[in-house]
Amino acid sequence: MPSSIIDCAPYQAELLALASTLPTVPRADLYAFFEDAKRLAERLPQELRDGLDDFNAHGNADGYLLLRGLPVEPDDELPATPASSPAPADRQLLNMEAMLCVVGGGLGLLTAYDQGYGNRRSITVLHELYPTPEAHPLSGSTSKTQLEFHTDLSHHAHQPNYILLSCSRGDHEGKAATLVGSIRKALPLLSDEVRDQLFEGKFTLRYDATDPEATVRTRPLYGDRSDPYVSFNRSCVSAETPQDVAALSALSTALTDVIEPVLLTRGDLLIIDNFRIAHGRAPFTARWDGKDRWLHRAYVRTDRNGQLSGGERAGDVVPFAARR
Ligand SMILES: O=C(O)CCC(=O)C(=O)O
Ligand SMILES: [Fe+2]
Repeated sequence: MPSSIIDCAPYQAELLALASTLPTVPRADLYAFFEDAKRLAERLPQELRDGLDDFNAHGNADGYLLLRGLPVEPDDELPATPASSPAPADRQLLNMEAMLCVVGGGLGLLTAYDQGYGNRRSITVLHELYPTPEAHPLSGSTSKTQLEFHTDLSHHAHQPNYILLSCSRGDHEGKAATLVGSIRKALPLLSDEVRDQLFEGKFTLRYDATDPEATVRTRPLYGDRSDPYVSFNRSCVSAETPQDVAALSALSTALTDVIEPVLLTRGDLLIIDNFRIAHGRAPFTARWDGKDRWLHRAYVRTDRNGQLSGGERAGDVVPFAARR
């Protein structure tokens, strides 16, 4: 098995026993819930603990870590896939929410964000991802159309380090792959000139489709020249000079060349390094039958690249601050 996948099936009973000690109604007191989840992270099976610590310290070439075989409920014990959000405040804890928060607590601080444009979902740590018929074309609620490569919250000064997606239900036909493009794999495909341009050129990210003034300067590559971070958004980043336009296009092509589909199925938890991969999602067909694809999502901050300044707590809502 590649180092980016950990088979958790052997630990199901142990993980269920851990989850059973968490508050059964997480939204009754989210701060308390996240504190408990963080404590439990210390008691994860050693292989998982080591895998998370290693990924946190060094990342990997794929830019993600996938935990498979987590103890999801039998499908007929799960509620129907939601058709609206937020989740009811009194909803009982689901196993894949428990896994999301324990693993998230093991990586850093579970965090809610004000995105700075009318948040399409309520501002909460625990997001629900499910298809909706009238989805905004750039949102994760789409199904018929591909969700194009992007970095989550790249316009935010405190962009989260990790995106965690845990899966209670996969899509019916097994088509809704999460698409990942790793900069560690794409970088060798870029010439030195293109790399310099991506570090130093002028690129603009428009983060609110309804407001032409809502823009930030964005750097497609930044950080360590030999192992850079990537920030990419195929639908919303533009450049003006021919050199910048060509460099952006070369990055887009390179990320596509290394694309890897990760098909999430029930019991999977995908940890995306939001600094090292751009991600999207393949189109799929929703049936609106209460059994459509259902993911739980949370963002995690760490001390990388100015996300923290001290005194933060898991469960905090980070106010909007535009990236500079
Ligand atoms: O559904 C997925 O696999 C990814 C969704 C996503 O990238 C998003 O909502 O930002
Ligand atoms: Fe995303």
